[in-house]
Amino acid sequence: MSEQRPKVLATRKFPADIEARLSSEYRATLNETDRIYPPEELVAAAREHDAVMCCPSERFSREVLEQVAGSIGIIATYSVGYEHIDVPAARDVGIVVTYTPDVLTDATADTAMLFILAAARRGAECDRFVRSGGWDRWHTLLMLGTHVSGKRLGILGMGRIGQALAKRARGFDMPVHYHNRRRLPPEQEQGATFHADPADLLAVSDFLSINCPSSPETVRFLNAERIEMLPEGAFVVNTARGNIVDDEALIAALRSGRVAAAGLDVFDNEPNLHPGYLDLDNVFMLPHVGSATHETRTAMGDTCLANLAAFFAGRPCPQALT
Ligand code: 8YV
Repeated sequence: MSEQRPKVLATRKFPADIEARLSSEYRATLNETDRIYPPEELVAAAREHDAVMCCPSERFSREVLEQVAGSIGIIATYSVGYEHIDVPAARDVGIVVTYTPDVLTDATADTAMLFILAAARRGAECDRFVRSGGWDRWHTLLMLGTHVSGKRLGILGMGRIGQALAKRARGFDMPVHYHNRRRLPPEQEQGATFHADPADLLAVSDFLSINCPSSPETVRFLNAERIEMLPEGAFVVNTARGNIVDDEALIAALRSGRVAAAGLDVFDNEPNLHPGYLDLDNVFMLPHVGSATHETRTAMGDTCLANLAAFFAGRPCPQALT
């Protein structure tokens, strides 16, 4: 009887309770060491299974999808971002793709707010200063930062996370502006000002928060030319994807003070980020942990499991992209 259970390949290590459920509900192949599958091994392993639960570390291009199509019926990605999967190609070859929206919204918006505050109040620099032993006396001009209240927050990408950040920012009395592919209805806009042209958003962004997905339209969006459109001494926050920022341009602007400070959770080619960031005091950096809370990681696993269960029961998957 147990041999009837579908075979699921878990490409990365997941929370213990999620792995326990995978093993009890399926014939699961877990990844004890969390080794990243080289592309050709990923294809070979996927072909031995009925389903894959993966992360953005695994790329499912059209070529890969065509090779695994006869075997796997579903890819459940443990992420809200899905730029690592060619979704139209998956649709063409009949593979269902599911993702984990909603459950990461609060944790990621909290991280964006943390960055706004940390960048404004020189969080990383102050921490290093205290640890260095260089703090010999308190004085009235010590590590002065910038008030966030009353400063305009520009949100690039007003999806779930952008809207959750706007809610937080309103609590800090920051007027919210945004650019999105389409204008939101008033009940979602909640008084935020829409800019159809991203250049108009940049011009009013004392703080710019990047919350859009990575796509051919957004890759290297924040380049030298667009940085020049920001107010002098603006702050930049990125919790979306590293490749939306042109690193050389942002590093130059942080060096010159054209951009006062930045908060970055994601990096192009992470974890091998541009070394130019490392010696800058005005960057507060995190190792892509925007959604890394116990609660969210478990909820992401629950979402993947619910989608796998629906798929194998012949029901529509609740978070299907295809
Ligand atoms: C996740 C993310 O931590 O969900 C996403 O798209 O970028 C992150 O918040 C990570 O990708 C989990 O697989």
